[in-house]
Amino acid sequence: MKKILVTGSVGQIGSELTLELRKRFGGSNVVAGINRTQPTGELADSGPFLKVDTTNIEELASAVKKYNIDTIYHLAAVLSAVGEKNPGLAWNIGVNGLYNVLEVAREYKCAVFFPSSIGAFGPTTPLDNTPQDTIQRPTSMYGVTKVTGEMLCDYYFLRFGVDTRGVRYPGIISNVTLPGGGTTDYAVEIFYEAVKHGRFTCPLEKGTFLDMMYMPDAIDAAINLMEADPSKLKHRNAFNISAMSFDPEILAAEIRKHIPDFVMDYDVDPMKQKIADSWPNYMNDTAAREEWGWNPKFNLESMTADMLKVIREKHSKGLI
Ligand code: AKB
Repeated sequence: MKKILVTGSVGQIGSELTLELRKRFGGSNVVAGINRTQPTGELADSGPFLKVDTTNIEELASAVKKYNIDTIYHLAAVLSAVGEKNPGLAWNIGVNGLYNVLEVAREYKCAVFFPSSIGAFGPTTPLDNTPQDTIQRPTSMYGVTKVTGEMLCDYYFLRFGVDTRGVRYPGIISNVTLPGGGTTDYAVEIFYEAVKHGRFTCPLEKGTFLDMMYMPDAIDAAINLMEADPSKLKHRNAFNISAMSFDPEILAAEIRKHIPDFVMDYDVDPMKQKIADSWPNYMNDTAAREEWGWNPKFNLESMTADMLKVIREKHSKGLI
């Protein structure tokens, strides 16, 4: 049986990934690594958790040793907008934290999942149908840490045989834990504001196309890649994956099919806009489809319907 550690387990992806891994592999086999925020509810009750600050290699190594960990899903990260405001923090968590994870994985023979991002691309990348292997000269610190991370993961595989695997996540849309300071967060916030107030002020300009994905597909991607037959993987780090691409106007029009009076206006955040303009409009994810069967279940229509259903339920119960 696998013994898994999830770093950043209370974050947007980590909180849902940890629960899904516990369902598949057993609660006691999946350790939730936390840092400053304590887990609550099911995350706290369904399996072990302990403090794992990834910038502290001793703390990380002792968690891996204590629980006999063989697989690390390394989700602890700082998102793009926060990283741009605090580049030193982004580097420390994004690069030094990953370096520690890889060193511990090398010593204790663990497999590692590393989430890269559309942020690993930059303005000189072909932004339409972005190829799997192409120019990567990101202009945000977040992007710099993601390219570095992809290369470090490749290095640890080639040099030391560490079983590293990763994807380039697009914006992730979810309804359990809010994202914390990304450029694509608008595509989550819009649903909460639409249900609560019937209106939303968008920080990105109309016409800003970005890849997006609904959380259930993001979770499946991580687990399916880690469970994939290694002999089929030519890329490992990091696979382009996408499920949909839209701009704010298209998303608002889809929401209006359910909330006809929904109103959206714009107050563009220049920093977020600059980041978004340097990211792909839509990526080519053929390599992921061919090498490990990537096949998302949700598109814009089904994701929007499900998001609104869940958020309306939460709203009617007074939870948001
Ligand atoms: C962000 O906007 O920073 C993230 C990402 C696309 O990596 N959601």
